[in-house]
Amino acid sequence: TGNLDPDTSLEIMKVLEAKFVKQFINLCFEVYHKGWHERNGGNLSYRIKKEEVESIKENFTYQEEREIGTIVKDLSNEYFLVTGSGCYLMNVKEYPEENICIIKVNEDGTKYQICWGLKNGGKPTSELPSHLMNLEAIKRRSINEKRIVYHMHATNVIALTFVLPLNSEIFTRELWEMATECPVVFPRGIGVIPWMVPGGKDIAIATSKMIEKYDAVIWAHHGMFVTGSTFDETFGLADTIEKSAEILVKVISMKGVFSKEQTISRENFIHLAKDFNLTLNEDVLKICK
Ligand code: 2HA
Ligand code: ZN
Repeated sequence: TGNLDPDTSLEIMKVLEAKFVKQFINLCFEVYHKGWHERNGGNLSYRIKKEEVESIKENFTYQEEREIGTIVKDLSNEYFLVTGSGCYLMNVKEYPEENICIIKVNEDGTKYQICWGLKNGGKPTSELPSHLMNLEAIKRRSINEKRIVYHMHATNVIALTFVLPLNSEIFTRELWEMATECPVVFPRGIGVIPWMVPGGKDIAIATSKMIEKYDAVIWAHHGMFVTGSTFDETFGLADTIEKSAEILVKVISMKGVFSKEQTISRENFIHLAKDFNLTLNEDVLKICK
């Protein structure tokens, strides 16, 4: 593929030729077709290995430093491939350089620089604090060298968060019961956190604490975060959990359970509107719980 760097005899290649980049792009394409990524929903990140950085860094041009919005000291000076904020996963395969980017975290873990991608401008995923804090938590735990964090809006998982108690043990038990392979695929279980405003440090802290203990973390009324050491394994985990959630939804439907245990409250909507600078329909807000 690429040329040899005369100083290091390392193979130099274009970013899009690197295997991890191809696999990252493929995952975006596959999961879009699962129906988990309406509009710009969901995001993906990968903590790039040192030798992988070496093989492509000739292509990097460093932009200005920007705030991450949290501190990830243990990821100091590391590089990440991430999806772009507002980007549709559907478009990543056709236009990767416009929809994904490589970033470098600074020395003290508070800022990042874009060094490749997002060539029409833009920023890394709005969930960057959660991605980086999860990757940091996994790195600290150093189990299986997990380097991938994936967030999706898995339909049936979300549906269950309106009906089941938001309790990690109960969720795990219910999903384990739905398919024999489930306890094998996610033995550590699934953590569940109640509804929170997305995109910030608080939800990142809550999620990264859970990801140390569980294989996946569900965000009530929003979606799920999973981690993995390969792109296949990461996708497979999300797919397995969502499939068991689909079975559970069918089982509950047949049993006639209709009432919601919890939902996003009016107070939550008002909080969201404030943080995201939205004007929400007052008539709708009025009839919220
Ligand atoms: O739009 O999924 O959680 C990206 C998201 C935010
Ligand atoms: Zn989301």
